[in-house]
Amino acid sequence: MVDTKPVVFFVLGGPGSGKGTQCAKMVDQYGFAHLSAGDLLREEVILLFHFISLIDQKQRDSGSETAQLINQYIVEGKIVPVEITCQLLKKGMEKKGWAEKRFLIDGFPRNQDNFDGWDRVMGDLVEVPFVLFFDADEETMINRIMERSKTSGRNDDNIESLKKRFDTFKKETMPIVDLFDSNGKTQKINALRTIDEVFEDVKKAFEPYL
Ligand code: UP5
Ligand code: MG
Repeated sequence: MVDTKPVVFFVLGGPGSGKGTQCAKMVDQYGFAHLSAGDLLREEVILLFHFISLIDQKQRDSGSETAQLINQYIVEGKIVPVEITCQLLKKGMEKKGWAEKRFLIDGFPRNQDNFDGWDRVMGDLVEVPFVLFFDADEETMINRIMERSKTSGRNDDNIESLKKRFDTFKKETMPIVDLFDSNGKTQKINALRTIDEVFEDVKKAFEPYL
């Protein structure tokens, strides 16, 4: 039987390591489908706040509670409960169509809870050949994010939230990168060079799938 499972590549790296930038290039040049878990969570907050005025009191309370909860997690650099994130990712994948066989899931799984939650819901439905990991030092990433903060409008692009994001990344996300690595499933990319130089290595990592 032909295996029709979609292929999912997780894309991990610290804040500002270039996950979104490189995924966008893969979409433009090779037609991969890109889902950023962070973007989906930010959109969900906007959507929930927007629709709150249109729905009844009970739904309104629960919607506003969820939006506030996601917002709080993001500002504190903490990881949103997997039930919320995984559901958004699954919906996002379905919206793009399962026929779209190559997904880049950016910024997820960020901890063991994410990993286990994904495995429960999606484990049997998709193949995950490897994790792409963008390796950069903290100083470079801080400079990039602080520059971006001038225009991003993101409520976590400030030095207080950024410190917390780094802390969470080191404590909770690096063990996941190491876990994939111990199974020979982490492709590490030096993310300190120019965007185009980094992209050359990204293309090499995906060569069998282009
Ligand atoms: N830039 C990029 N590459 C460059 C290069 N090679 N040289 C020079 N400049 C470069 O890039 C950041 C900036 O750097 C841009 O201005 C870019 O031009 C420049 P970008 O590609 O945006 O980096 P990225 O790694 O995507 O950084 P991002 O800030 O998005 O990473 P985070 O992991 O911090 O953010 P994310 O959106 O994934 O998550 C935000 C929060 O959501 C988390 O902290 C968490 O609270 C929550 N979250 C969850 O709870 N669960 C999830 O599963 C996902 C998110
Ligand atoms: Mg990003």
